[in-house]
Amino acid sequence: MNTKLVLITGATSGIGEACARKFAQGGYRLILTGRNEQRLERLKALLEEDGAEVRLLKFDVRDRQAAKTAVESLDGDWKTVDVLINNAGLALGLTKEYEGDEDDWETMIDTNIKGLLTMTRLIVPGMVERNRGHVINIGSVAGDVAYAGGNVYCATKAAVKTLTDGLRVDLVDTCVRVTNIKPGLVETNFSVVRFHGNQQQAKHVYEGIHPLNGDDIADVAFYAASAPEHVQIAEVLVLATHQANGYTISRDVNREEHLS
Ligand code: NDP
Ligand code: 8X3
Repeated sequence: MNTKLVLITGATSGIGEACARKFAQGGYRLILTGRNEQRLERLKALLEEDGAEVRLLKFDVRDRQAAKTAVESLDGDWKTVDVLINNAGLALGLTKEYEGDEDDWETMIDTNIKGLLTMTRLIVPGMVERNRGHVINIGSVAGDVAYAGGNVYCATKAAVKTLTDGLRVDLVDTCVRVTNIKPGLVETNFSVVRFHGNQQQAKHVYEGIHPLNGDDIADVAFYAASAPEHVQIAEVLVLATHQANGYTISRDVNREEHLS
């Protein structure tokens, strides 16, 4: 039995939750982090029913001190994280840059960039000490090229790409591996959050295209983590079949029935 340990941020929904299920099935012990205690507890109970060992840490990745306190509360072999999945993140709004909401900008930057850095700073030194480990950052196709209204969100995911590349450079003389997974359209709670709870607007995002789901991305993360030690999956762009990049999407409502 594989007793490796994975720490997943933003495990309460979407891609993070799917990663939790996938890594649990793969025999990992799990540290699941998030803000919503109820959702964390529910997921823990489900995974434990199937025999997984789970610890929960409740904190907001924007709160550096809370993150530090939470990570420092881990004891014994719960300290030795083998795989860190920096997944917690969000987009807020889809408006022109010069009309954007400054609070939304701050939330995206603090979560997607600074939150990821906080977790990297807390977990990676232990990996270096043990000379083993794997950091999997959830970037985005949005980080490759900006799309209309994406501006700040796209910039945060471009930062994730650069930070992932920089970390890989800084770790090149260690056995710690670093991966950037860049999904395209994944149907999760992402668009509901982006449109501040407007379900109708969120639904439009996935109309006429068979989008990815959280499990599709979890499969890629698990594949990267399972590759032989000498293989470093540096970057993976994962798109729906009818999406070519962040802004080229072929929508056809009749096509749906052929794809499901
Ligand atoms: P969801 O909204 O379904 O999940 C986002 C997760 O991040 C939730 O668990 C959420 O928790 C958590 N989170 C957000 N802000 C914070 C915070 N400040 N502190 C702790 N946790 C936080 O969306 P996805 O699963 O789709 O998104 C996961 C990642 O994937 C994000 O980084 C996103 O940018 C990226 N991504 C998503 C794509 C998509 O199309 N869906 C495509 C490409 C990348 P809470 O419920 O408490 O807010
Ligand atoms: C999420 C994918 O294309 O909606 O990063 O920005 S997209």
